[in-house]
Amino acid sequence: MTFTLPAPLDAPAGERARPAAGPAPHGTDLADFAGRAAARLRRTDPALYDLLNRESARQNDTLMMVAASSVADPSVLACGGSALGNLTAEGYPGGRYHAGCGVADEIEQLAIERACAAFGAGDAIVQPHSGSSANLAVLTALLSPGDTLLGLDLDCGGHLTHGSPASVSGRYYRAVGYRVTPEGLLDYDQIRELALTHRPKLIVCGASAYPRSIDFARFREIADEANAYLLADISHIAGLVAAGLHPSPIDHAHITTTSTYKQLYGPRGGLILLGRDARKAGPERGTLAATMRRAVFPFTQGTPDLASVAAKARALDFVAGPDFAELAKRLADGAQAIAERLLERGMRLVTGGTDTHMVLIDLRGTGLTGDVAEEALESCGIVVNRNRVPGDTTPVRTTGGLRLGSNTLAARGMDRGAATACADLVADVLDALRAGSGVLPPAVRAAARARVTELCARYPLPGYLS
Ligand code: DSN
Repeated sequence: MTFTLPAPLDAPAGERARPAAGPAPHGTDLADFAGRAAARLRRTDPALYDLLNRESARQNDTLMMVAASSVADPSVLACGGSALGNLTAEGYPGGRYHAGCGVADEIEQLAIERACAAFGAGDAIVQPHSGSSANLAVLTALLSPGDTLLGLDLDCGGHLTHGSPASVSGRYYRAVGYRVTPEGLLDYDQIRELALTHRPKLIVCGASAYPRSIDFARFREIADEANAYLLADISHIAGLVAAGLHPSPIDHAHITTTSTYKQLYGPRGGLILLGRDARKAGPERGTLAATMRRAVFPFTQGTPDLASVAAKARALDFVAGPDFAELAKRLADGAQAIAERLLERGMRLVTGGTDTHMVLIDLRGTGLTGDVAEEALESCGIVVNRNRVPGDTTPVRTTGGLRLGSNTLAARGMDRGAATACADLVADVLDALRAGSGVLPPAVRAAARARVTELCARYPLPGYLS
């Protein structure tokens, strides 16, 4: 079968009419449905209902400081519970391979327009199931098995999909890794040298554990010199980029990808964004944007999750709106405050601080490992993740570091003062753990747990409590 994908709709983002909200016919109003659906779940499956309630309570009463997470507005989650999830709709708006997709087309088009508006992008693909799926689509579209790609080494903060041998990206392609300096910083001269030596077809920039700004313009210069495509994976910093608090890669990278559940406060899912190169010729037929659309469907995915697409549309409307800048500023300030206080408390941080939402604690030489610290913090209601730090020889499940993030603290409305209080809690627990040679005294745990509960009550997750 030959797949002919639809041309993108003509009108530029923002110029198309928004569908008007109106009463739902036949008693199908979403809010009523959500209430009935939850009541039905409670009646028919109390065990599962109980587990879901427990998870909700856990999230409300813990300080989520995993840098790769955030909290979606309930209106985002409501999209996932809608009947849209029933729809099978292969293809793209205006060119589906199933009937019954008229409303879905409008929803997907809205998500595309909002993604373009949020990032100043020329085109967007909103169907990837995750950031990893988005990266996989890009890799498979631009590389043949055995081709070379250059990405940040996993041990230096790269992502699995940037060339790790544990993933398709490092197994099916010849992955060359660039590393960071002893201070933990990207070394653009080294990246250029590697690019000119290995002549990768694709250079990947972006990271999972790198707390400093990334110079996307410099990456593009290197990619152009090496005649390579440039992929910017901004999964961790997408909110800062959208808010203008981190330089944007949109017109520097050929392709930008992101997950939507981290700093975009959206659903599980991914996006592919294109800037000035969107309408340039792709590696085979059609434009680069058309190549990317084909790379998602039909090459690496089948039917999209339209409920997730709707949830992305909801989240992206918020990201493009006036209140998001304030949230993004708060998360950047919160991370700064955390870094400053941890340094004052004698902790060693990778790169000595942060430009983003992320703070990486180097535990090596403290007698603690990441796994022990993670577990002790969780027992106090502080949720972080163990992470390797540059030069770490500690096993991957043990690790010599901890990664912290401020996304959810910011969503709770925490200012610098509250973020500093969270940093003090982390430091109190780690200091006591160290003094106890890896055993946390129960009194310290109880005091920290009480303080966490107090902070969570004072800064509740917005919209989650009745
Ligand atoms: N990319 C992974 C991380 O940074 O932890 C999860 O999304």
